[in-house]
Amino acid sequence: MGNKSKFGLAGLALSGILGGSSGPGNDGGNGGSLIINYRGLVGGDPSWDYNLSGGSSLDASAGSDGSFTKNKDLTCVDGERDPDVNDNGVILAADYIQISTNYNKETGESGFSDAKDIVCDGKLNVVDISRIGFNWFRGQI
Ligand SMILES: [Ca+2]
Ligand SMILES: [Ca+2]
Repeated sequence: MGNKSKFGLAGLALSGILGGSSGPGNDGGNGGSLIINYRGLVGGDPSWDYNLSGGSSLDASAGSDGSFTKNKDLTCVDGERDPDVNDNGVILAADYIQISTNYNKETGESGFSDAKDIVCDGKLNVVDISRIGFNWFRGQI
């Protein structure tokens, strides 16, 4: 297993609100864009507090709300992927079930996906499930 780092986002608080307008006839500013590109476990969305709302205006239009995007990188590193199969920030039974209900599926078959193939060999089997076991409760706060 290679060197794995974790960027802890539990309790993350970000604000992307652009300023409101207090002058007459001026629109509020637009909210920002938050894009998180990640490879491993980043913590569950419910623990995050972010506000990308558009700014208000005294007597004109409020700004547009911003956007939030999560992009999980499923590239194999040292032959493995992160075991958070369902991408909810914790390693629990739901991750195990994703593999067990598709046990012995191989690349190209219905039910197979790269996210489930933790040990990247094109098969869903006990080796992938063992990785969930080794990481059980990881990400739990
Ligand atoms: Ca999970
Ligand atoms: Ca596998």
